[in-house]
Amino acid sequence: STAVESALSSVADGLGLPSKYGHYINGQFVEPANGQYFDNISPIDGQPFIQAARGTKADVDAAVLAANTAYRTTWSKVSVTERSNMLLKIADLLEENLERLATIECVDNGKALRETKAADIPLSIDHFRYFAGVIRAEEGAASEIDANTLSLSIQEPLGVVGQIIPWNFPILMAAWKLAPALAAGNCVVLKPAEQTPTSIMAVMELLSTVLPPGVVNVVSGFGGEAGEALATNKGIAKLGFTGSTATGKNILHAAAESLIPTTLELGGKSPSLFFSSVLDKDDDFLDKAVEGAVLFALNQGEVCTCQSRLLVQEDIYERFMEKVVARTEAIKTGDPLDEATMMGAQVSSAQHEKIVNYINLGTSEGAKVLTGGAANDVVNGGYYIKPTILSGTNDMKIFQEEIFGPVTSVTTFRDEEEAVAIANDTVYGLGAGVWTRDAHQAYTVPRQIQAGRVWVNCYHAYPAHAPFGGYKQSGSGRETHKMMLNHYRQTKNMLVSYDKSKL
Ligand code: TXE
Repeated sequence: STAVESALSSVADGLGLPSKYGHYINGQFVEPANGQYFDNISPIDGQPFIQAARGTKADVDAAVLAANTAYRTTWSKVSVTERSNMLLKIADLLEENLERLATIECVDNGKALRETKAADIPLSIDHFRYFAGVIRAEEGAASEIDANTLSLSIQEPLGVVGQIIPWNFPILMAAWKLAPALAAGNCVVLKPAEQTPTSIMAVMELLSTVLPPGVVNVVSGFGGEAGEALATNKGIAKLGFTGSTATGKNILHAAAESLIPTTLELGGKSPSLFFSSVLDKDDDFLDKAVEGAVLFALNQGEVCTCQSRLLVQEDIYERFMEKVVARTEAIKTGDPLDEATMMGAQVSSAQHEKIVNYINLGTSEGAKVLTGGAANDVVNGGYYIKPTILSGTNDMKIFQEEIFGPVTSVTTFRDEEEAVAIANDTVYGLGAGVWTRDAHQAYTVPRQIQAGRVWVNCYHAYPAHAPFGGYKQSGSGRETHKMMLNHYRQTKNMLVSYDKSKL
């Protein structure tokens, strides 16, 4: 069929994208220093649809310089109220352009348009609004040390911060990083992932009408080139990173060299625990739990918190998994531009291959395929995989390593104690889910799980005003929530003496 191809070419025309984007530096799109561009492939059909600038150290240096100048000359003089109003204006612009941005995101990443319209862009908008509101309500602190001495604590921005983001939620991850950094008063140099360099540039076209030049700069390119140049640049005061645990470790080493703070949001192997009581009644709660289990395939499984391990109490295993498998098989996969599609294409051929290899590894380790499997469905050259459930034991590699695809591994547990032990038997600690009708269990089990976010009787919700981040090797620091502001500023303490007597 040529349905995907023809849909894509007409959509690309309608989007009015240029044939290539330069870097966005000092308020404009500029040619890369060495003149090199690379193809941005759409995972929908495996074809290039636009070119992106291939950034090097020279581009990053120019961006950091622009950010530094903007910080000194303009941004540090902008009042909190003005900053807040600009963030609100950005949110409005994203909202006015929701349909176009959602479509570009779909073509760039391969994810379903119905999700970019319902989740990626609306959540990004809300993020800017949330931080616009938070900074208006912020106050410093004053305390009297003694009758003649006053201590004033004021939060100051860090200056220029570097941010490196992944490809799974390109616009949303940019919003998660940019909104708090700008709200706290910093200037930014951001590097998007090489798999998805385009949608952020469409966002920058909008931001350029609101922000002074140099406040946000975007250098596109590869991790080992533009990414490393940013991570090791001496002009930045902080690094914010979202991506793999392996690259996170490199980032931390680079940051250690210049002793700058970092926040890291890394990989996961998140468990969801389903206790017997879930099946006590055939009601809405049971339906919700089955839906919850199937969310392992949300965003093609390319979510750091995807519940890639399902732990099911043994007495309900057969009956519960029968429902989960049936619901999984009802997921409509295929052309992500079709709004009936729930699951689109994996981001790249490399990611596609990695996932297929893991499914094969699972079966060679003795796991049983409950649905899906390695017989993937490549449509018109695009990178599609069937949602797959493998059953096995927690010592298998498919239970221990991040697959980052629509693949989950299921196993059983006897009781609470064993459930918690299996849940915590991982180097990761990002997300977890607990499903139960027992209120005591709903409180005590999450408290025993080593993860930064435990969803109880729900999954995959990301409100701006709840803190999100990892325990163990899933990262450090938090994203979202106002506590994020403190990751992007430092405390100035003024100790003022009113004592007239001599020392
Ligand atoms: O990640 P990387 P990749 C996991 C997931 C996936 C695997 C590999 O399991 O299959 O990682 O994906 C930039 N210095 N996650 O290779 O390398 C890179 O250009 C500076 C989980 O895409 O971490 C991109 O912008 N930067 C995850 C960003 O880092 C470097 C989301 C992420 O790429 C760099 C993505 C370097 N040396 C992948 N090397 C999550 N937690 O959500 C790379 N980069």
